[in-house]
Amino acid sequence: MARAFLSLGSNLGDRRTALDAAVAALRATAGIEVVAVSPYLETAPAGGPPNQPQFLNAAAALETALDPEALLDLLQAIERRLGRERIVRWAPRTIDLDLLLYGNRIVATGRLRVPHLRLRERRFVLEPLAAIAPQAVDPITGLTIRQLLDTM
Ligand code: A4P
Ligand code: MG
Repeated sequence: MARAFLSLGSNLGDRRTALDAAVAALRATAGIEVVAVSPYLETAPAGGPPNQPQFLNAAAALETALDPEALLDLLQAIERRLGRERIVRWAPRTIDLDLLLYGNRIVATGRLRVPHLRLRERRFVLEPLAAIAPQAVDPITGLTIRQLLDTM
C-alpha cells in the first residue's frame, strides 16, 4: 500500500456536488481507502481563458494498492463519468482530478508526471494539501508542503 495525494477542482455547474461525487467514487473503489479530505476552498482561476468562474479546490489523501498508472486511469475514468469534456486546455471543467504525490516516487512517463509538474507553483494546490498533509515531502526538492507554501 502507498500513500498518495490528489487535488480536486471544479469551476462549472454544482461544484460542491461534483467534488462530493468524486470523493464518493474514490471511496467506492476497491484498492483505495480515502484517509483524509481537506476543506473545499474557493479559489481564483489561474491561467485559462479570461473571465472563467471561480474554482472550488480540495485535496485528498489515499492509501492505495493501485500503482501510479492505474491510479491515473481511475482518476480519468471518474472525470469521464462525472461528465468532464476536454475541449480547451485549462478551460472551465466540472471536475479535474490530478495525482500530486505518490509516496516518495518520481514518475516521468509520456502520460504521467509525479510529483505533479505544477505542484510547487500553485497556491490552489498547496493550500488544501497543507490542510491535510503539511509534513508530506516533495521528493524533487526535499521540502515539505508547509515549506513550499511558506516560500511562495
Ligand atoms: N498528466 C501528467 N501527469 C499527471 C498527473 N500527475 N495527474 C497528464 C493527472 N494528470 C497528469 O490533464 C492533461 C494530461 O496531463 C492528462 O492527459 C494526463 O495524462 P487534463 O486533466 O486532461 O487537462 P487539464 O487539467 O486541462 O490540464 P492540466 O495540465 O492538468 O492543467 P492543470 O495543471 O491541472 O490546471 N485555477 C484554480 N484556481 N483552480 C484549479 O483547479 N486548474 C487548472 C488546470 C488551471 N487553473 C486553475 C485550476
Ligand atoms: Mg488535470
